[in-house]
Amino acid sequence: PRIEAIELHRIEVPLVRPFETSFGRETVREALLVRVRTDAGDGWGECVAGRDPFYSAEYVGGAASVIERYLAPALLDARAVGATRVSPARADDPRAVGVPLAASVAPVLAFVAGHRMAKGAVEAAVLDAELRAQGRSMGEAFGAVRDWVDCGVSVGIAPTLEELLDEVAGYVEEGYRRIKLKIKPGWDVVPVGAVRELLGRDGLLQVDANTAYTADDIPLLASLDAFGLLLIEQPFAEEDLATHALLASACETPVCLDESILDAATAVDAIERGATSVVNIKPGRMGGYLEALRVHDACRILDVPVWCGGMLETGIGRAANVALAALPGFVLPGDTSASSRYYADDVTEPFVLGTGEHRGQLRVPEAPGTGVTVREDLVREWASAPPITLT
Ligand code: OSB
Ligand code: MG
Repeated sequence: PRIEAIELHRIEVPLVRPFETSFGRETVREALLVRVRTDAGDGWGECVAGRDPFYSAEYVGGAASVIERYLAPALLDARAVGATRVSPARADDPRAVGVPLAASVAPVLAFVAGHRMAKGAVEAAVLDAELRAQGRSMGEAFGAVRDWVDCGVSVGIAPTLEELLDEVAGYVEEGYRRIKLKIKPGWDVVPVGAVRELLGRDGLLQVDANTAYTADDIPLLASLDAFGLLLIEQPFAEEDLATHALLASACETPVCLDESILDAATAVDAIERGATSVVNIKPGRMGGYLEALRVHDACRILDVPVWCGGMLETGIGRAANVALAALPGFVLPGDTSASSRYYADDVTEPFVLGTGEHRGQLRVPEAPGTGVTVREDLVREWASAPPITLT
């Protein structure tokens, strides 16, 4: 397909409850949606950047600006990204997908340094358009090996211990298969101990510090070994692999990197340095689903388990994440929660946890592309800025 226009839609979606982490508190998700219009149909992608540059250097206003000023013009100029198509001989090879159109997006955008979240959103939209035109789902294209994925839930820092336990108990009741607690200095050993008691010995539990600790905290973090955690996620700065490696040798709980993993090369480097033995894959942070597939493949070769992270995505990003989480290397439940954990209303049909044997799971969408339909009326209603169309 030829790319004819790229639209940017900024929306604000209220969260059902505030989400607090070591880096801040959010009550609304400010999302940036990208729609590409091609001669073979449209595609949607969601940018995972947050409102502020606190989780990482990228933020939604910067992402919108870099797409508008650099990425979209480059892609529109290179309309030839649509010139190479899947040849029929390869069309049934799940690994070949994206090779023609979407895989040509990253090289066209590579002249811009960084801005992976912005690039990832654009690539995701092109991938959606391409797969819809081919009548293929993302799950099929990525190489999904299951129809349902195990879901965990990421639980924010609460005002009190009592409120935390109430919230966790509610998620357990709903069927979530794993709890992840956000921690920070002063909110760690006590809440983790209390939630361990609530879950019992066998409940899957992990923590995420979003870079809030320093090397001085290694003894404290190692003391979390007592709670039988699945992993400790990103206790130290994004750039600091050395301290993560130190912690890994000082504790039994596996160390898992999130912010530090920028692409397949940094993932392999971090694993080889002993800084991470589990990887949180967030396609948006890595510049897109195709790079995320490379990280998945590299981790499989190195025998490192991966799981799918989240960034409070609406149904657009969630649909693609759920498809990715159906790959064989995703052996731990993801932060792929149901729409209702975040939003009273989603911009697509809602993702709802299964029942019976599928309790605590989400179904991998089967329809072409992301497999979900964007509710354009809501995109208009929730707009926080007029949409921008680039041609
Ligand atoms: O570190 O995983 C994180 C949300 C926003 C930014 C960073 C993170 C998170 C989450 C929530 O933990 C995951 C989700 O439910 O989408
Ligand atoms: Mg994290």
